[in-house]
Amino acid sequence: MIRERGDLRMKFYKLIVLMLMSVIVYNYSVWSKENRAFVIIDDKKSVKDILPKLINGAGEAELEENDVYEEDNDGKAALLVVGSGGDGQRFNPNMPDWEIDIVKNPKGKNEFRYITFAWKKKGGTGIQLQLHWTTNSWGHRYHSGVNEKNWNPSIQLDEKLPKDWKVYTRDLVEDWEVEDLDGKKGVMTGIAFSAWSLEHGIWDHVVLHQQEEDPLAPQAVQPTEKLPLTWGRLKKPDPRYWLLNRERN
Ligand SMILES: [Ca+2]
Ligand SMILES: [Ca+2]
Repeated sequence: MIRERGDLRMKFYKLIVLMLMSVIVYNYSVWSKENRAFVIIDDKKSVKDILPKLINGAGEAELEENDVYEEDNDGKAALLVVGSGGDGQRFNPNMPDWEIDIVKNPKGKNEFRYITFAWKKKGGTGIQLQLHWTTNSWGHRYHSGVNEKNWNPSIQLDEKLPKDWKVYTRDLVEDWEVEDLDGKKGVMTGIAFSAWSLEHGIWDHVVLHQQEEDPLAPQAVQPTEKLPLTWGRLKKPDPRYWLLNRERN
């Protein structure tokens, strides 16, 4: 009788331990689901960082400090591109240090799946954002309004011009069929901000992220590691470089 009660108690304790363990494991898997982000444009520092890197295009680019997407203590900053005729854009297919892997299950530091961006267009009939990958070059585009230059493929996000700020989150894996690519990843190396025609287009809140949630949204659940505006820190450190620098210091 006494032994039986002891066995029962043991079983009960085992059950409790098991339950506690499953709670810990479950929570760990939730916590560990990181949503790393790479901020391309948000605050003043990011705009100043990208301006000199957009070395191509007939459009002129500048820091916009009044008309920005949401004021959230980021110093009121956005990127404005004047649609001054010609191609009316600023771009660089090979941004310094960019080698961003677009994959279905991003885990590593330079792996992402989603892009969130906000834009606004004054004048003209259309606006476009283009992403340059090593596969298919600029063949990853989004536009609203009219596709003025007929640059395709391009996904139309809205028939109307974004006369007021509009924000979008896109799944790059779905949109550009990454699962069908040979290496099952896209390698993104550049970006183009195409305002096309007068007067101008403005971009803000441009960020790559791993999970679907927009990490820059004020209500974002996870305080993501808002990664650095420079790719240098994202790249794997080159041991040779490190050694060289250590020797110099
Ligand atoms: Ca912001
Ligand atoms: Ca901003």
